[in-house]
Amino acid sequence: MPNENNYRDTGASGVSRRRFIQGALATGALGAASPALLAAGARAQGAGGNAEILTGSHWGAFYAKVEGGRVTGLRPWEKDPRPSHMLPGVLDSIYSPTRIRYPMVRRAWLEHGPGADTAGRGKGDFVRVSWEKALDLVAKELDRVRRKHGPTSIFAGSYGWKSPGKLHNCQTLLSRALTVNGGFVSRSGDYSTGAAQVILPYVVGSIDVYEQPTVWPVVVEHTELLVFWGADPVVTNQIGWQVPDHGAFPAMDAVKQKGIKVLCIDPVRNDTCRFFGAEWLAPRPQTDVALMLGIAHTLYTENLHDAKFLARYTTGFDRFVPYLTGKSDGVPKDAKWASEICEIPADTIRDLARRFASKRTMLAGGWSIQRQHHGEQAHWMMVTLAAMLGQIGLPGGGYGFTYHYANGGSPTATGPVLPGIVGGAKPPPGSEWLEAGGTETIPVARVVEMLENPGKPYDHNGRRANYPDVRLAYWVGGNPFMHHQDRNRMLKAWQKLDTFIVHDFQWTATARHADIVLPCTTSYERNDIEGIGDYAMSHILAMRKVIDPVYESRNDYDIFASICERLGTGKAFTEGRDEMGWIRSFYEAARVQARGKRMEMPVFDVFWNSNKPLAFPISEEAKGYIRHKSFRDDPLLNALGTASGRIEIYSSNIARMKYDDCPPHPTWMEPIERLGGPTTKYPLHIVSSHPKSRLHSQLCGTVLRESYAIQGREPCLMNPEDARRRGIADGDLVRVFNDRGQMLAGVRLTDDIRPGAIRVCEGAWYDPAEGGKPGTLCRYGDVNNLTTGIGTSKLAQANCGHTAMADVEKFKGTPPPVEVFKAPRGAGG
Ligand code: PGD
Ligand code: PGD
Repeated sequence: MPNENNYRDTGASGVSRRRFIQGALATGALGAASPALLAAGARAQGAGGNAEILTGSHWGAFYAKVEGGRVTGLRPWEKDPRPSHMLPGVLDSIYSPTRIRYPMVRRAWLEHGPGADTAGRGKGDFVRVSWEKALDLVAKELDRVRRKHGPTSIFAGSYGWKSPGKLHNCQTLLSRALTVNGGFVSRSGDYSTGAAQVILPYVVGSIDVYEQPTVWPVVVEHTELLVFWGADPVVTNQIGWQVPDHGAFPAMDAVKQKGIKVLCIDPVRNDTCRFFGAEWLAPRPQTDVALMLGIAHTLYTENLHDAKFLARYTTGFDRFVPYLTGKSDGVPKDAKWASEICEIPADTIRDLARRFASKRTMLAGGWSIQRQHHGEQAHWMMVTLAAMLGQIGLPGGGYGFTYHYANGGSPTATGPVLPGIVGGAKPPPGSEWLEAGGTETIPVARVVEMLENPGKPYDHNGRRANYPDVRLAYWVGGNPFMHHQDRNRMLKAWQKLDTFIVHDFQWTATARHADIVLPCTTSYERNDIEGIGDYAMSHILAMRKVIDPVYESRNDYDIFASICERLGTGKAFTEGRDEMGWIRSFYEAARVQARGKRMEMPVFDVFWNSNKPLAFPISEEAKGYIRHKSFRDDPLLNALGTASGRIEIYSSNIARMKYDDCPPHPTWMEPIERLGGPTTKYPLHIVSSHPKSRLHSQLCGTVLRESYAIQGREPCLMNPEDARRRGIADGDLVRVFNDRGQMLAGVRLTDDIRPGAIRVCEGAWYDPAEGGKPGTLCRYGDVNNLTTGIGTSKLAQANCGHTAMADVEKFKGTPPPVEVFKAPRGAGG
């Protein structure tokens, strides 16, 4: 096969090693001087000259065309079934005006030292320094803070979506550098599934939210009713944590072609709903648990629930029923009760129960519904609903929590798992502190509370701990001045730091609030290796360097190696390996694993020079994978990882924690504010979905913005009914505000959003009218000026990015110009 790599699973396909070697020789894969391979190699060679080089990104694999040492175009990899429309933004990100060119230090910090004028952060007064000076400053400051205040005074939890690549994984590199130099405060969990990933182990015995659901081919064959519940897979499957395979797209085409009934439960008629021409139900945001309870009540009272399944595979249903029927609290959670909360008519709720029970129903749950106050309850209740339907473990039924993420549901290939750089490098001799466990961990979204309350106790998942007293924060590969909620509270808390160090290649708001900013390379300016398909694991991709580093940027790896060198730990950090040495070692480790599976991968140099990804076969078994089938087949032998080995509708472990905000069975709990809520002050709920033309804030500083910005600002979807009452027209500039903050946005009127809700996507760059001043107007439209920073509950302490009520008014006067897409003063751009 001329376009495939020469690779076979000798076990599954029956192709013998001998035949593999013959095939490989025929195409040159084992090093024979095949003209075809040499030609490909030659085209790939010329970083710095002219070439077309295959590499990869969060948006997919692509060929980068290089002319005169500059990238001039990107062409999707020919095997990508649905290339992302964002590739022009990827190209622009390399050369955009927001590119960080040189090491920069905030003037007050440089002149007066750590802790100087911390309220001046965000004012953009930077001084350019040499790399030598910048690295000396960082090394000296890390050393000072650690010696004076100990390892728990350095926060390097550094959450964020960075770039793919097994070596240049900047967050792991940061952990590694700080581990070999004495420890640091880390974080647990993430912003995506923070609530669900903590509660689900109590419910189904694993985090579930990142695991393979029943695969798409089975869904296409067996599912009769596909319910996207707070999920928009057409938008969010464009990206992957690794390099995406985009396998969900042909699968969704097949669902559509077959005419499978699709239902979207979402305050927005999103792209997925429009793609399928699906039925749309638009509940009030944050009321999904009530809606699910209403459905469950009908199932129970009409005897449509699967009592046999519940008896054999679950525990605690008997303790949940009195709550459902109202026996325990006098409030039956019937369709009428639910309807008053979620505003879906009671008849529709009853009808949903009957339809779910009579069809092979797949509940495809997204994650927005758990990024809310009491978010733990949503996925617990969805599992409970699926358990009552009794279809878990059957083909095309049950629930799946990754159909919208990184192309979950794409059948998994049988290749090896590619290893990568690890955080905990070998400690240098004398580092006994490592054994003493010098490192602390906080729940990721509690970073602001941590800064506000050094030494104070907090609860988390059954444990009580004290917040460390942090003096220095180090961030790489993330943008907390976008991703964290309640920006103004955060701004004040950040002023408590003596020092804030950031590496990025873009002048994000985070970089603008740093004391020391170090310019790093993009993935396209360094060599790396990565898998294609988080779930499909279909290929190994050589991410070859396309061009030389732009301006003075350096690889995070080299930056950390230089810092460690200054601190006397250079060898512990690098283990004596350079970039290609590491990449080769990862590949070789995968090759050994592959041999264990009776597969032979080409030697590294052949793979690296081929300019082609290495493909792995997909077994028939993988194409028929059904989540929880083995548990259903034999619940004793294949018991779940819960305390009882079954699905837990009541959790004794959670009961023992006695948390007032996380009861031991799924429960409707009023969020602090919601549309139609009893104590809510502002009238409009803000949905902060993930953006179609960005990955969070990545690519916000590029040409793609021109395709969606309104009057140069982030768009705000609004129902015409809400707009009319406020005298707002399509295309108007508006101020969106609440007690937490205010921002500008451009209005797009549409019936695709329900009345009472507006939508401003997460990821817009924070652009304060007065840098450093809490409460100031954000000129571009960072929605986290308005969201709440509280935790979901004591259990998960996750973020509540989708909890925010606000109001909107037409902006009067002269709008302040947007400044955040230009480099700060003196930064050369
Ligand atoms: P990104 O924009 O991906 O956002 O927040 P996250 O911080 O992950 O930021 C990544 C940063 O890393 C970018 O600035 C990029 O330039 C930089 N970077 C990329 N590659 C490299 C590299 O190799 N080296 C270095 N040093 N830097 C690099 C996302 C977070 O936002 C997430 S995951 C979620 S799910 C949350 N979602 C919501 C939400 O739904 N609603 C609200 N209101 N808020 C949210 N915030 C969260
Ligand atoms: P969201 O966009 O937050 O996505 O996946 P996640 O499922 O969390 O929300 C999905 C849908 O939920 C939206 O259509 C929204 O209207 C709806 N929704 C919001 N609130 C409610 C509610 O209260 N009830 C109901 N029923 N629906 C609601 C995000 C995932 O996407 C994550 S975590 C990451 S890290 C990635 N981020 C991006 C990205 O930034 N950009 C793109 N293009 N793709 C991504 N994929 C991943």
